[in-house]
Amino acid sequence: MGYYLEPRVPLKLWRFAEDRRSRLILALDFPDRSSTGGRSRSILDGCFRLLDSLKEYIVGVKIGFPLLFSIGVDGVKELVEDFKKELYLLSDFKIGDIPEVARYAIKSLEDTGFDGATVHLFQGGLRRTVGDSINLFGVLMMSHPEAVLFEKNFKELIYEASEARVDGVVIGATKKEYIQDVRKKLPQKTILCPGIVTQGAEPSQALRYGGDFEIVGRAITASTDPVISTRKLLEVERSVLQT
Ligand code: BMP
Repeated sequence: MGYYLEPRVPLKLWRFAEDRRSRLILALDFPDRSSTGGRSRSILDGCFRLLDSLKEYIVGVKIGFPLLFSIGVDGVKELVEDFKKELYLLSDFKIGDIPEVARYAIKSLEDTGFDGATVHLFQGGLRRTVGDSINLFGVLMMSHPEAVLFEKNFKELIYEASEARVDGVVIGATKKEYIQDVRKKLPQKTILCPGIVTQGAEPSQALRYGGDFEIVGRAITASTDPVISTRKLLEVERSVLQT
């Protein structure tokens, strides 16, 4: 198995970004369950409908534990299979384990068809875990206020991100000064920023400070009109990208 040796640009993500003039990744944690009675098949059908209605505006979709436990592994595989050609598929399980187990998890996500995976940087040993083709994104600074250990260890985490061959990093959009700092220190890495609207960061704020992509969940999934909400976010992003 030819594990890759150097960080790479997540090309598929950037290609969609250019084609669609969008930097939006949907966090599909809590799709609308109100009309589904909580049945996993109905929730999955709702995900298909939502992604079909949004796929021309977003570049990717992020899937983590909330959706996995709503629709199961087979449901996730169906979504990945169906949208692989049209969306960047980012798994978000923030892997943190001994290298043998982390490597197994990353390989399994790659085999499922995911294009990217989030990993913790604290664990060490990431050089032994990278897969053949999947992009890795190291969690460098989390968006919630209690993420103080990330702040205390920020310099070390930046160093680990540069050494560990991750292709990108995750930095909360709510922590704009950290985005600015990392943009300078890790100019080659793709920066993903969650925390828009519901957690307090303004739309496009992360892009203005040097972030590359904005991850948005509930501001879209809990909206009464997800398409309109997505288009509004995109409009603001485009106005920033043009300047
Ligand atoms: P929302 O827009 O609904 O707040 O969702 C944000 C998404 O980004 C969630 O899926 C969450 O797990 C993820 N996320 C985050 O909010 N902050 C981080 O620091 C890292 C994350 O992955």
